[in-house]
Amino acid sequence: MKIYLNGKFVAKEDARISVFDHGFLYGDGAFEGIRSYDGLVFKLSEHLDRLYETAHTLMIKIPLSKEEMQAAIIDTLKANRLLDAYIRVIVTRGEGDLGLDPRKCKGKANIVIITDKITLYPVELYKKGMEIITVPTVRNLPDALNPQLKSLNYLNNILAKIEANNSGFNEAIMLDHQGYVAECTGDNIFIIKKGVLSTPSQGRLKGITRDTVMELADLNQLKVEERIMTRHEVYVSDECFLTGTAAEIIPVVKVDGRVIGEGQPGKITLKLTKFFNQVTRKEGVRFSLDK
Ligand code: PXG
Repeated sequence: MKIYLNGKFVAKEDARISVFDHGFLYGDGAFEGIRSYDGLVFKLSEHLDRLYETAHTLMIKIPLSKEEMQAAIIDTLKANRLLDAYIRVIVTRGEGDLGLDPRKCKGKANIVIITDKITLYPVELYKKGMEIITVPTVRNLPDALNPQLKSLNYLNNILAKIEANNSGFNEAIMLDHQGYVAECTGDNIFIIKKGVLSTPSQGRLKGITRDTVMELADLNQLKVEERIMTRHEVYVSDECFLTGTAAEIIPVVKVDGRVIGEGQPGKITLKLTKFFNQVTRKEGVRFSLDK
């Protein structure tokens, strides 16, 4: 496996950065998770826009233009001879001292690109549907650490994931500070009620899979709403599913012990999954492994 590290390809064992890197010391950085499907990097420009927007707010200067970053990602896929991959792009503030003052990071941001395979959930869960719970850890407040930022500080989500795992679940619903449904630890959430698709309008990451599903629903004359959502509405929905680059679309059949709809992946969920599997082979930046 070859890892992109600040413009060079290095073996996995040699892909190291300093212990004074502020991404390591403080989670001070940004990341993206992207997928490539059969030589097509899905929605690459949307992922790059989000990465550069997170860096902008964190005031981290990425030493590559978006075009250069795109080329670095494609080069990493080629170096690893991968047409299908999960791509992780990591940008840290770089090396500083032991204080958290970002002004001490005088060098360049560190950039790492890893291309690998990922299967987030067991295959049978995609067929049977997943059971999830709501956990006590509240999603970060937008005016504390905005969930729109895909920063390296994922402890809010990890604490929620630990609570889910401790109770024997793979994924958890996180509520916002007002008690409304925000999202899951690494996925956005959708419900369908009487043919209308809804997803939370606030307190969540603006997921690229989420946006894609909303576009697909719209194209197929399904009514889509972004709105405030309560747990009760999730419990009494006809269908529920989660979306994310790593997870793609995964049906949910039970939430906090309440059976959703018929207790199996819903018809509209399966239809949207079919459309999603088509669009991921159509939209994005194409590359080939030929020299
Ligand atoms: N919400 C959160 C909090 C996420 O981290 C999504 C939604 C989905 O966004 P996209 O743009 O991918 O549709 C994410 C991204 C993991 C893992 O191991 C999950 C993500 C990122 C990194 C790791 O579960 N999901």
